[in-house]
Order: sequence, then structure tokens, then C-alpha cells
Amino acid sequence: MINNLLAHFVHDHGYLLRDKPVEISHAKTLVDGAMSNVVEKTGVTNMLDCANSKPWKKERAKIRKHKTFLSLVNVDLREWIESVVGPFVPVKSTHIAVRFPGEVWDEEWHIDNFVTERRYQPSEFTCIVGVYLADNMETSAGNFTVFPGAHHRVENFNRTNGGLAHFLEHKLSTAREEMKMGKGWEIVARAGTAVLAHRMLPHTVAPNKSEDNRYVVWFRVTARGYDGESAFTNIWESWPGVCSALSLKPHPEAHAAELAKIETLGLGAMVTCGKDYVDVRVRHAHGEPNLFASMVSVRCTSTGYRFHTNGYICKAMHARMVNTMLEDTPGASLFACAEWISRCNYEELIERWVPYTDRPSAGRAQPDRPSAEETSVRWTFHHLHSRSKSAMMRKWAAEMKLDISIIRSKPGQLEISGGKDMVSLFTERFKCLYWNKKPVMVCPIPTHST
Ligand SMILES: O=C(O)CCC(=O)C(=O)O
Repeated sequence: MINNLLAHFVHDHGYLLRDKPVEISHAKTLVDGAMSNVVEKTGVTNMLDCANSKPWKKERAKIRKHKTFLSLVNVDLREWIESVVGPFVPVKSTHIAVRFPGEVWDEEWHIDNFVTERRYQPSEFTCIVGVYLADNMETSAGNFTVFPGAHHRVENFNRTNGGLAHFLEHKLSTAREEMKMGKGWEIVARAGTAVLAHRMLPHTVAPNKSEDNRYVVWFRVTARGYDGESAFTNIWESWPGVCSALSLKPHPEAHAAELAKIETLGLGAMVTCGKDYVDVRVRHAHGEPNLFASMVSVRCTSTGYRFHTNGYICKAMHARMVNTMLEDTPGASLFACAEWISRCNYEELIERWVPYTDRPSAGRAQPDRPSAEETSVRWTFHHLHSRSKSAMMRKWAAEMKLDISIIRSKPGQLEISGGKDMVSLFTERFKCLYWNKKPVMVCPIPTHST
């Protein structure tokens, strides 16, 4: 079984990445061979011209049942997949999805099987599993793009609209009208990474503005005993790995109605409860779905609430978070509390706590302006991968007219320099983050004197 953290991640976001790579070189060779055949037969020089062509479909059809692909899912990834959905029916075919440079999908989102009218309805399945045959490390590069948490919305939609029967009749038209998804999350992954997504998780593909092909082979996995109809209205029916990690305890009576609402709306789930408390993990709807940082735990006791952001807002600020929530939602119930956290934009929250004020030394010294004292601060981290935090840092630096350099890697580094007052404003904001560590170097820069 997967551990609790992973189970909550799948439950809340609807997908999971397996970083430990599987061996993909043979599979990649097969796909490259199929592409070469197309080029040879059609004489095209740009595969984009062949993206939806018959020759490309034909070449893929020739290899889609090749055991090299099937053993990825049925052998190499079997244990991992079973840890989430239990034993599954051996997969017999794959969908080879290469997204060529320049390729653009014009659809907003979909769940599989209902995209187009078909002569026959493909059978239902529990999840899709994709294996990356090449690095896909940048965004806007044909990325598999998900709408984290939206599987809960689809479940709700299904409960009121008749589930599978509705989709069979209307395809995605009503659902798309009713469920606007906003911006998706473009997954980046290295070659050999596997991604597993819930069957009900809306997804799409980002345009490929890069110069590289994006290669993923997709498998539809069906858990043994899966009931493709009732799973539309009870989406965890065949997910023992997730169910076992989610609370086994019945919801405490005092919070039962609120917890049910929190869980059906996909805001989060109860983790555990005791005599006088209930712990809920809330899905943070802003920023990037990160295994740790995108979950917030809330402890609700008879005396109040306690938050824990699992690596985003620093511990010392958690109590302030509760106070801000209570300012916004006086007399908050557990549900209101979960809703506030889920919607809370941490960037705006920190800016609210430490507002920008045009302090005298804003920015670098200008030749035409007498300079204030300048300084430079550098932080180093064990790792720095977060795209959203880096973007936030750049935004703050731009606002404060500071120079910034970020190394997103392992180890990671952040350095800012400019007017002393602005550097200290930046530092005050920075201190609100979980990264709240002391700068390893603070070096005053000699003031520019012209
Ligand atoms: O190419 C991809 O990554 C996505 C493919 C997809 O959405 C699908 O096959 O349903």
C-alpha cells in the first residue's frame, strides 16, 4: 500500500508521479522506428505534418501491443500501480502519444472515452498510467496537463446528472459548460517517470512550443472487480490503496455534516480524530501540487483551530494564519475554515502581512538619484525546485526593484541585491515562508557613488 502522504495526494489532486525511473530505452527505440518509417514512406521532413495522419496512426497501430510496452505496465510498474488500485487486469494495448513541436490541442479539457462519437464505446477503466520516454522538463512543451482536484467536481457532477449514462448521451458538452477548469497544471517529468491519473481527472495537453517531441505511452488500467458504472458516482470504489490510508474512523458526530461537505467538494478529507479534536487535510487550490506543500492540516478542537501548512508558511506564522482566517470569516465553522484555506493564496497572504511600501531606498541606486546604502543577501537551500515560489520571488524582486538570481536545483540558491530597505522588506516576506532560514551570506555592497 502507498503511504499516507501519497494516498492523500492522490485523493486530493487525482494523480501521482513515480520518480524512480523505469527502463525505457527499448520502448523509445520502437517509437523512433515507427516515426522513421513514416518519414521514409511519406517523405515528410516535419512530423507535425503527420501528427494526425493515417501513416502515423498505422505505424503506431503496428506496435501498440508490443510486449516491450506492455511489460512496462504489467511488470515494471505492477507493484506500484497495485499499491494504489489493487490487482489489475493485465493491460493489452497502449496509446503512443507523441506531441510534436508546433502541435496545439484546441480543446479545454476532457476525461477519456467521451471526446468523440464512436462506433463502439470503449470499456471503462480505473486510471490511466503514462510512461515518459524522454525528458519533458519545460512547460509549454506538449505537457500532459491536469486540473488537480477536479475529479471531485466530476464526481459531484455525476451524482447530480446521472453518471455514465449522462456522458454516453451528452459526451462532454454539458459537463464542460458547467465545469470551467481555469488554468491546468503542466506536469514536468524526466524520461522513465510514470504518472498515474484517476479516470475522472480532467486533463488536456499543453501546446508544444519547444523544439523537442514529447513522448508518453499511455495505458488504461482496470482494477479487478471494477464496476465502470458505479465508479462514476463513487470514485474511490476500486482504490484500496487510497481508501485504506484515508480515515477509517467514522466522522465524529459533531462535525459529520461539515466533513461530508468538505470531502464531497474535494476540499480535503479527515485524517483522524480523537475525543476532542478532528484533523483534516485540506487541498490547497493555489500554486503547484506539491507532495508536502500543497496540503494543509487543520486541527479543530473545542477551543479553536490550529493550522499546519506542511512546508509553505513557516511554523511561527501558523497562528497568524488562523487569526487572518478569523478576521475574514468571523466565527468560522470547520467547513468555512477548510474553504478559506483551500482558496487562500499564500502569495497574497504574505503581501498582506508585509505590504509593499515605497521605502526610501527602493531599488538599485540610479545615477540621477542619490543612492541609499545597498546590500546583498543570499540564501542556499538543500534543494529548490518550486516553480511557483520562484515566480513569487521574481515578482517581489521586480516590485521592489531588486536584482535577483535564482538557481532552481539541488542545492538551490536565491540571491537578491539592491537598496537596503527593500532587501529588508523582501527578507521580512521571505521569513514568512517555511524556508525561513538565516541567510548564509549578507554582504553590504559599497554604495554607488558617481
Ligand atoms: O498526450 C497526452 O499526454 C494526453 C493524452 C490524452 O489526454 C489522452 O490520451 O486522453
